[in-house]
Amino acid sequence: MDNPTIARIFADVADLLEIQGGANVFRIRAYRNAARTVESLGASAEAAVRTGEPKLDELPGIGKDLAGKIKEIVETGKLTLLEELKRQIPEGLLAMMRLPGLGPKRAKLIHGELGIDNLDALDAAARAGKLRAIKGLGPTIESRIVKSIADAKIRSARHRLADAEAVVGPYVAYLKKAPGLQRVEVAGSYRRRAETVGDIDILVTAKKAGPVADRFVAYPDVRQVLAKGDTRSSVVLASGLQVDLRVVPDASYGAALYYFTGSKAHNVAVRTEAVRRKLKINEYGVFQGARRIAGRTEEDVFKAMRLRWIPPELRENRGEIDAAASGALPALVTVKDIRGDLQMHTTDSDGKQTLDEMAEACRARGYAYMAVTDHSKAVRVAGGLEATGFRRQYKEIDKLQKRLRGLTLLKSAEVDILDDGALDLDERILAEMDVVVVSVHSKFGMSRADMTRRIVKAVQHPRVNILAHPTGRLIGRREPYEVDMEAVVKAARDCGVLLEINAQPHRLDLNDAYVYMAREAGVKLVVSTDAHRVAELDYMRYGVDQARRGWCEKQDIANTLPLAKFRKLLAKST
Ligand code: DGT
Ligand code: CA
Ligand code: CA
Ligand code: ZN
Repeated sequence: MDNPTIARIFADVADLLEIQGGANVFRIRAYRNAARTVESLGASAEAAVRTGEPKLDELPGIGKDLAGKIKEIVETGKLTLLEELKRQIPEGLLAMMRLPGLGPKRAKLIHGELGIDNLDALDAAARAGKLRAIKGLGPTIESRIVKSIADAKIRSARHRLADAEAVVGPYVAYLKKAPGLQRVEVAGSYRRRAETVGDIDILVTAKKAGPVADRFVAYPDVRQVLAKGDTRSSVVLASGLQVDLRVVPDASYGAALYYFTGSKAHNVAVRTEAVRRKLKINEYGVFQGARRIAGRTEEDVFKAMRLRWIPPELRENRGEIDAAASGALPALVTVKDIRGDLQMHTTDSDGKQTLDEMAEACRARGYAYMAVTDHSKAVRVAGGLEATGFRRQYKEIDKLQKRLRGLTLLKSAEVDILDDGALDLDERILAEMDVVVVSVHSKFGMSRADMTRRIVKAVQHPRVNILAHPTGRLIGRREPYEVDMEAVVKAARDCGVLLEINAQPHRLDLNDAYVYMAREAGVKLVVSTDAHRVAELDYMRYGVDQARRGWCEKQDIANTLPLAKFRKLLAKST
C-alpha cells in the first residue's frame, strides 16, 4: 500500500464528510491535513506501521486515531469509515464531487437545491441554464461543468497503445530536460505493452522533486492539472489521456519501477510469493525483517526474490512467476527476428502506394520476403480484384522480381471468406499463388454457430495458408464477431494453417489471450502489418508486442523463418 493511496483515502473521507454535511469542520480539516502529511512523508507509511519507525502518531496532524486508521488501511487494504460513507452517498453525487471545478461544496449545494445526484442530470441542468438560479453559481460555472463532464467522458475511455505512444514519446523527451532529473521510465500498462492504456505512469528519480513537477505540469499539451506535489503529480493532456508522475528516491527506484509496472494481479501474486519465501516486497524494496535487501534496480529486486527477470509483457499473472522461479520463462520473439511481412495492400486494391514502392520499402527494412495481399472482388469498397486483376499483378511481380535482389515477392491475395465459408476466388487462381491469406469482411452479425462453421470451412480449404485478423474486432470501435475460437484454433492446427496477429494498432487481432491459446495448442502464428502505405510497415513492432504478451518465442512465429523453411512450412500445410 503506497503513501499516495493512503493519502487519497483520507482526502476522500474529508470530501465525503463535507458533502454529507453535519460533520464538524475540524474533523474534515483533520483528514485533509492527514492526507497531506502522508503524501509528503519521506518514508513508507506501510513500513512505519510494521516497524514503528517513524512513529506515526507523532507526525504533524496525525494522532492516535489517525495512526490507527493508517494501520487499518495498511493491514486490510481499505478503511471501514470510507466504505460506510460511500454507502451513504449516491454514487452519482460522488462523481459530481470529483468533477474538476465543482468540488464537494458546490456538489452539495446543487444536490440540496435541485435534488441533482448524477452527472447526466447535472449536464442537462447546466446546458439548460438552470444552475444559475442557485446563489453563487452563474453561466461561467455552467459552461465549465458541461466541459468537465465531456472531458471526464473522454478520459474514462482507454487509449490505444500506439496513440499513447505518439503522445508519451515527446512528453518524456521534454521531461528529460528538467533540472536535476536522473532516471525516467514509463511504467504501468504502457511498459507491459498492453493493447490499450487507461493512463500513463511515469517514474523518475531526481536531485530535487520540485523542478521536475514544475516542468511536468508546464508542458504545453497539458489541459488540466489534477495534482501537483513532491511525490506525485497528475495531469490530463489535450487528447484526454491522463499522465501520472511519481518521483521516487534513488534507493527504491527499482522496487518502484517493478511495483508501478504491475499488473496489479502480478503484484498481488508476487507479494504472496515473497511471503512464502519469508520476504516482503513493496514499492520501496525487498525486505528481510526490517532490513532492505534490494530496491535500487529492478534486476536487484528480482535477484533478491530469487526469480529470473520477467519481461514486462508477461506480468499479467498468467504463470510467469512460477516460470521465473523454475527457469522456464520463454525467450520472447523480438522485432529483429522478423524476416518478412505477410500482409499488405497496394494501389491495385485499397493501398495508398504502388507495388514498387511497397517492395522498395520492404527491402529497405531488410526483409527476405513479402507477400502482396490485395483484396479479392467481394470487398468492392476496397477495390477488390478479379482473377484477371491478380494475374496482371503477378506479371508485374515477375518483372519487378528481376530487378530486386535479396527480397522475394510472394504472390498472394487477401481472399474473402464468403458467407457460406467458400472462398471468393476460384481454384485456378489460388493455385497460382505462393501463399493464400483469407479473412472475413462481411456479415459480422452471424450467429456463433454459423460464423464458426464459415471460418472453419475456409481454414479447411486445402489451398489456405493464413487466416488473417481472425476475430474481426476493431479496438474501441467494433466488438469481435461471435465465433468459437477454440474450434478455429483446432481446425488451424489440424490443417496446418497459420493464424495472423494483425499488427494494425486498431486491430491487434488475434489479441494476447488468443495468441497464448493458439500457441498452447501448437498452432504457428504470423505477425503481419496489413500495411496500406509504406509507413505502416513499421507497425510490425506492435504486433510483435502482442506476440510477446502471448508468450511467443521465435519458433512460434512463422515469418521469423528464412524463406526456404517458410516455403516448406507452407507446402506442409496444403
Ligand atoms: P491502466 O492504466 O488501466 O492501463 O493499467 P495499469 O496497469 O497501468 O494500472 P494503474 O495505472 O492503475 O497502476 C499502475 C501500476 O501500479 C499497476 O499496474 C500496479 C500498481 N498498482 C496500482 N494500484 C495498485 C494496487 O492497489 N495494488 C497493487 N498491488 N498494485 C497497484
Ligand atoms: Ca496506467
Ligand atoms: Ca496510473
Ligand atoms: Zn482485411
